[in-house]
Amino acid sequence: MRTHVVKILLCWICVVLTYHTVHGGSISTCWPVSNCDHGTMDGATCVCDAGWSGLCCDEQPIECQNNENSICFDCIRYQVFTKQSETGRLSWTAARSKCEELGGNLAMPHTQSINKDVRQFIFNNDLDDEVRNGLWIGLHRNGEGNFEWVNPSINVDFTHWAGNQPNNHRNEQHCVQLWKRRSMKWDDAKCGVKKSYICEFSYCA
Ligand SMILES: [Ca+2]
Repeated sequence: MRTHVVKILLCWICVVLTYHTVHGGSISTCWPVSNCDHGTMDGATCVCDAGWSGLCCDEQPIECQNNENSICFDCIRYQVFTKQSETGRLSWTAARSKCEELGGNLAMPHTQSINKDVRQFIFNNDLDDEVRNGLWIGLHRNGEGNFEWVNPSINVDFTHWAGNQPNNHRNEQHCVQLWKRRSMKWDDAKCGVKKSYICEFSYCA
């Protein structure tokens, strides 16, 4: 009987030590692995689905707070910077840098659904009143003259151009704005002009 107890004890220590080693010194692991309900097992690790975190991916999704300048959906928060804020009007390049500095990107409303929701948010919150001429988004002409998102791996297969746009007026309009005078439809504009802009930030773990 005593031998049995010793064997069981040794086995348990072995299991704990194995997990201790696998997880780099932490024995706070997802155990049993059947607890990995919001992820998929990769070896001994529970890899979380979008929006879940923790060793067993059982921690609640990180909430995103909607407010008068931000709207959240699909794990992305879109924040509108208008002339009301200190850094609210920048050239396209400076706006891109500002979004990156804040941990995000210039917004990429690359689907009909995202574009519709972002525009609707702007109108619902009267943010268009705080915009002088337009809002920069993360679309521009690349070196070959083709439109490209700031994340070039996202295809430009949806567009929402205003009538007669893009017209590349005087061959100097290489950046894209949501144009206030055309109910926030898209327009190519001169990159150096200071405008309001929209950043996007991922908020899921
Ligand atoms: Ca234009």
